[in-house]
Amino acid sequence: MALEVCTKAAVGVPDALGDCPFTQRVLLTLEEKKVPYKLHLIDVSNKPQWFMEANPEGKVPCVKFDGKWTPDSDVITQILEEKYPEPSLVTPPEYSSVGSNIFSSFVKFLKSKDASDGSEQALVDELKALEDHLKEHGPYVNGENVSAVDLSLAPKLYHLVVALGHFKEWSIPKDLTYVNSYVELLFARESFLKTKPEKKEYVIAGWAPKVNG
Ligand SMILES: N[C@@H](CCC(=O)N[C@@H](CS)C(=O)NCC(=O)O)C(=O)O
Repeated sequence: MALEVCTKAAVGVPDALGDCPFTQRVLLTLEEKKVPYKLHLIDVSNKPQWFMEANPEGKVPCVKFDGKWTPDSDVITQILEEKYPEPSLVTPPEYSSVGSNIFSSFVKFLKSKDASDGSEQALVDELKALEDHLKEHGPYVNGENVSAVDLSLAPKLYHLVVALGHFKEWSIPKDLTYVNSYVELLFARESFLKTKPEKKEYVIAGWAPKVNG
């Protein structure tokens, strides 16, 4: 039976898959494990009553396991690994925090209005740390096979590329060749192509109030 998954609908387009990176992480995990699923697109600016009753915190992603709605991508992906162990997506603990500061550094830089506040350099430093890791252990964080940490990073890197490209005309430095190849590899995976926001504009529309606000 297909697992039911609540996902974010695109901003202003309630019948299109939207731009939540945490939801895409869950969908990537389902695709990689070939678990059938059924989407409920949630307009987060006008959440349906049934969704709020099932999931009072009101956040997506949210997945129904054995009749109970469960939120939070960390919890959901852990349950998916336990319920559907093949193929294993377990990242060895020593690599599980690789790249974990990239998303917050990206958001800080994206929202920054002060070019001298160090937020760009802080992001570059995080990307350089990823570069060093991939150079030694790549092409994925754990070597030849994709694992959970890559599926968490992929949607966040997609937001980084799209939003910084649009709002700051910024791209990942060319000399970070391993990071650039990693991004290409992730974005070309079949699972990624099937689960990414239908249009780049949805990512831009999702960030616009936070950038302009
Ligand atoms: N820590 C959560 C974060 C989930 C999250 O922030 N989801 C956002 C969409 S990307 C959301 O539901 N926003 C709607 C709201 O907060 O009302 C996870 O990993 O699942």
